[in-house]
Order: sequence, then C-alpha cells, then structure tokens
Amino acid sequence: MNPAMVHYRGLPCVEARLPGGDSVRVALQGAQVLSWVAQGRERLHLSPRAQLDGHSAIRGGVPLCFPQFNERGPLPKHGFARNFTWSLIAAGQPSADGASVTLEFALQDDAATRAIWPHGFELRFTVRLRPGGLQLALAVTNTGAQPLSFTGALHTYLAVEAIEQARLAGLGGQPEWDAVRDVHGTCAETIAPSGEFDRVYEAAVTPLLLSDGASRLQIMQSTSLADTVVWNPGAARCSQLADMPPDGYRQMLCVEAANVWAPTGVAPGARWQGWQELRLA
Ligand code: TA6
Repeated sequence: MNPAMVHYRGLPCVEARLPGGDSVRVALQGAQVLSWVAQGRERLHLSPRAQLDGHSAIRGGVPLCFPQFNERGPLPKHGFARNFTWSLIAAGQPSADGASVTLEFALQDDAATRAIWPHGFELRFTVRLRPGGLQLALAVTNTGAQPLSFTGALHTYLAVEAIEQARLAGLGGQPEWDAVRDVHGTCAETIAPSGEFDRVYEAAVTPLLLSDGASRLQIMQSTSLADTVVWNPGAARCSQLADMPPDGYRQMLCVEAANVWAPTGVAPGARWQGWQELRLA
C-alpha cells in the first residue's frame, strides 16, 4: 500500500513514496513531518533523542506551532497543535505520472483544546511530495462565533552535514531581531550561523538558498507568513536540551515560515492559509 500507515519507533505515522524513490513520513501527533527523503538523502533533521511518546513535543522534522509562537503569550510554548493527535483525512495515490502524492491532516477544537484556548477552529495541514520537492500548507478555519487570532510557525528542522559549512542566502538587507542578544539590526548577505543563533527576519519575497557542502535547497514561503526564523541552539544550549545529543546542533538548522510579531486574525467562518515549500536546487 502506498501511502501506508506505519509505526515509527512506536509512533503512528503515514508514509508516502513516489516511484522515483522520494518519500515522506508524517506522525499523526502534530501532523508532524518526521522525514523527507529526496534523491536518496534525508533532508530533515530528527533528533535521535526525540521523545516519541505520543504527546511530548518532538525535536525535529516540521513541528506545527499553533496558536502561539514561542512564549509570546499565555499558552504553552509554541502552542498545543504539536502535542495533539490529528486525523488523516485524505491520502491520495501517487499521480499516474508519479509527479506528486498528497496527504491531508485535520485537527478540530474539542474539550481538551478549549481548556487551553477557548476557540472553535479547524486546522488542515496538506503535505505534497513531488520529485525533489515538498510543499507544506497549513489552513486555519474559524468555526466559532468570535474572531480568533494566532501566531505560529512551520518550525522546519533542515538536515545539514555540518553547521560550520551551512550558509543561508536570500535574507540580505531584511530587518532582523536577534533574540539571543535582544538586538534589532539588518541581515547580512549570507547567514553563517555560529554559537546560539535565534533570529527573526522579515520574510523575503524571493526564495532562500541553503548551501550545505555539495547540497543546495531552495526555501519559499507564502506572503501570509510575514517572518522567517533561523535557529540553531549552538553547543552550550544544545547540551542543556535533554532531547538532543550534545553535538546534535551540528546536524540541523531550523528555517521557519512564521508569524511572530503580528497575530493573524480570522473572522468567524473565514479561512487563512500559509505555506512553506522546499525544493532541491
Ligand atoms: O523558533 C526558534 C525557537 O523559538 C527558539 O527560541 C527555541 O526555543 C526553539 O524555537 C525550540 O523550541 P522548543 O519548544 O521546540 O524547544
């Protein structure tokens, strides 16, 4: 069967594969993409020490942070969507030409979500795998009678061979906030992360390019997500994270499509959508 329900380290997941060999694995917890293999190489980072107990935040892949980014509000850090079990509502077969396969997941409010955040909502998350590409789209429908507003992110952990050689281009000149030093500035032409690196940028309209040794990845996001976050914990902070090995920071760089500063409003009955796309260059 393709797509297929599987258990990955005990966690219920869906896997889909294209005839050319590219594949994706998505956990029902958080509708969190845990793996994307393109041209024979894993492109996402999942910590070998990630807790896969069905409810704790999973360190790696693409956590969906909703309805709050980080600790910018009264809710649990990065909201609750990543901790809840979503439903798989559509799993198409690969198209006849092998050009794509799509998985769709949903999460609705229930007593448990309303105890944390008193709103009616439906989230849809669509994962579309193409040869050499992955598109991730989050839609939020306000099913309640009151307006709702949220911040959040597609908190993508990209795999890199070594953080020392990773370079991210495309944000040069964009307004930057360094969250570690709490300093506002302007992004350099090329980002070469070192040490603890946690910065929020005004998103660029043209694709970003992550270079990692011989590998190149284009990263795009919808204009409905106004910010791009770049995060690497660095050695010192990584050693304090129980779900990462001490040198785990060297194999990852988060490049996140986010809305950090200005909450997105959704009127009753209205729908919002935001996406991030990754493509081998
Ligand atoms: O997006 C960057 C960030 O907000 C960092 O400040 C860092 O805390 C990271 O997310 C991971 O958060 P987590 O709750 O998953 O440990």
